[in-house]
Amino acid sequence: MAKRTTNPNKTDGGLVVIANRMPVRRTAKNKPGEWETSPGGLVTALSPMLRERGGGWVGWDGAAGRKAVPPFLHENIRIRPVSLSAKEFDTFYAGFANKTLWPLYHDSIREPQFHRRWWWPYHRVNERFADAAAQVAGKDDLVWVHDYQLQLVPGMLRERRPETRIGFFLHIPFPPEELFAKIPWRTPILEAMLGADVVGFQTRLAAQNFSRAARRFTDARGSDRLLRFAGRRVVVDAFPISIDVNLYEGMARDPEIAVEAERFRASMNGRRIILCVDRLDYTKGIDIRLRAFEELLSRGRYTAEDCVLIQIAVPTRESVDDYAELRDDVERLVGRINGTHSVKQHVPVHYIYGGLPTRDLIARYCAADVMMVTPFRDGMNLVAKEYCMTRIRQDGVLVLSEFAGAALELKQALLVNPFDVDGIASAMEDALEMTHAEQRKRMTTLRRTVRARSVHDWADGFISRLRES
Ligand code: GDG
Repeated sequence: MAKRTTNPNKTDGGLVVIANRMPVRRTAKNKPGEWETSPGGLVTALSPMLRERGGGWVGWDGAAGRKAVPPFLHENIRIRPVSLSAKEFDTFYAGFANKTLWPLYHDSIREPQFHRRWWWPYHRVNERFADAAAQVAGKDDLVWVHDYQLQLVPGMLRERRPETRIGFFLHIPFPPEELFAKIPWRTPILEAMLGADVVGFQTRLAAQNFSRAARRFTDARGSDRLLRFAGRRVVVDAFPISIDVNLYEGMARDPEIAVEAERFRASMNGRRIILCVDRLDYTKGIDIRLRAFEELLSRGRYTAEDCVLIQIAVPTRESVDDYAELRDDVERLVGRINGTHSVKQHVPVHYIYGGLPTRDLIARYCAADVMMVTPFRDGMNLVAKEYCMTRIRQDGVLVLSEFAGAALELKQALLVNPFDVDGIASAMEDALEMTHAEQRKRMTTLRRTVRARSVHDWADGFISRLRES
């Protein structure tokens, strides 16, 4: 069991997570003080460890410009909320994190914007997270910082707590050196990330990109996997994230979910189901994928009587202009396809703007003949792994972008170039025509690959590297 200090605001010998979001959200009733565990991979992966060993979690309370929420205890996790003013939300979060870093790290798929008036709030908010981390973490705690919103925290915390073991994991890609070089603040960002003992990425390529940039723009020296910086060793490696495999497989075996999947299939009147599930983000390739479906219908071999494409588009970052524009583009495209290609009462694209309860999402995975996951660039992509784990009959076809981190593991998917409209249309055709035997062969291997490494192995793997460091 973990050691406990006498100070109730501190933990010791456990884990302290620093992430943009807290692991809890307000309940639907939204009464003050009523919190429930948020759905989501990171929380699922780390909660058991936090509950068992004790620990803390520093995260933004999710509301901008509201009164600060005081620290509280939730299922043995000490939650330390960080608040943001409305201005900080605009500059740190919507600005630097989501209009500078997010597009740049995703191959500059949209033009990143560089503004000093966003950089300083980013710096200031990171400092606030580092202060909170220094207050919460005990001497023997491990601190694990997550993602692009908080890249400066490792270095800032190192200044405050030189002896603490600090890990950092980036959930999104790390760009090639020549793209990263465009950031006017590239050196302070890299130096701050090097404040960690272990810097983790989804893929080897991202880890390599980071080490190269670090050697070029800071005093760090060493190999792609081990750098020396400021008299310390910094381990750099790939830790591909995964899902809770038992949870997804278990839900797919749940008789109520099976009934819902059947009901859903029946509502499609025997048409083959092509499913797409994404946050409505311009990195996810939703627009090109719809064009590919339009191309498939134009080729004439399949009509809206044979197949239907279901796009679940989860609203995200609606305050950022690029996202509002994307929504308009996607909705226009859906209108055009449905206007041109509807047959009798059959509409070819069913577009759902909004998230579904998890059990309904699983029922749709179970019902889908083909799953399309075609991001232009994606750190990993968990939807692809979730689809595989719900295919308990070993059938169904996954069409996957070669630019998603998941493609490095899921080699038996039909891999596509997400920029190639004709290529994606042909992959949809191949998927619809694939024999049952071929589906089974591929899906059996895909499921074996996903099952071999669950999200708990990912968390354990990272934490043991951090302990060894
Ligand atoms: C970032 C990186 C990396 C989606 N729609 C619904 C719903 N979801 C859930 C999925 C999945 C999650 O959201 C999306 O995860 P992804 O991995 O696909 O994508 P990002 O949100 O961009 O995540 C990514 C990830 O971090 C982890 O490191 O893989 O590359 O960009 O779990 O199931 N859940 C529910 N209803 C929906 O309608 N309940």
